[in-house]
Amino acid sequence: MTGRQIVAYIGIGSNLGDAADNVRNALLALAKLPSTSVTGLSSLFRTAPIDADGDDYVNAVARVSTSLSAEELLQALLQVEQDCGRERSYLNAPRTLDLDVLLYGDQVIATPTLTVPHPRMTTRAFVLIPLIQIDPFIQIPGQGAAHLFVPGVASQAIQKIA
Ligand code: PH2
Ligand code: MG
Ligand code: MG
Repeated sequence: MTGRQIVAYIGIGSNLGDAADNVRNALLALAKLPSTSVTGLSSLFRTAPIDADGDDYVNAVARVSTSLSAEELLQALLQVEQDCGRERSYLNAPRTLDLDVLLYGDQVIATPTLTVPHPRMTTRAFVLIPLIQIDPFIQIPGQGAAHLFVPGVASQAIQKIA
């Protein structure tokens, strides 16, 4: 692999179709992205929908090392979502696959297409718990250690899938 490598974290979620299968297939797709390798993977978790309807979600987080730019990474993730049959009917509609850029190195990004760190990651157990499982002391740029936000999401249902 060439170019400057950035460590990025990708949130993975599905609550339509065979959700666990969709998440596993997404991992295979991440591993095939150009100039990118998967360097860490959380367990899969069953989680209650937050600000959303439909079935329970299966969520996970992957750590990647990539020389894609943040925008290139985002576009690649959107393509993987498309390949998994993602439809966007209404806000937070049930989806076969959602791939979100949670962190991109220590960068703070605010463009019309991409906000990093992910704006809601500190209020969602389905992001924080898998993220901390990969890297217990991970820092969120501008906000401190991710684990400090865990007490605030203690009421959200999340269960590791065996
Ligand atoms: N994603 C959302 C909204 N709500 N809830 C759970 N449990 N898991 C998700 O991945 C999720 C959600 C918007 O992307
Ligand atoms: Mg999302
Ligand atoms: Mg998304």
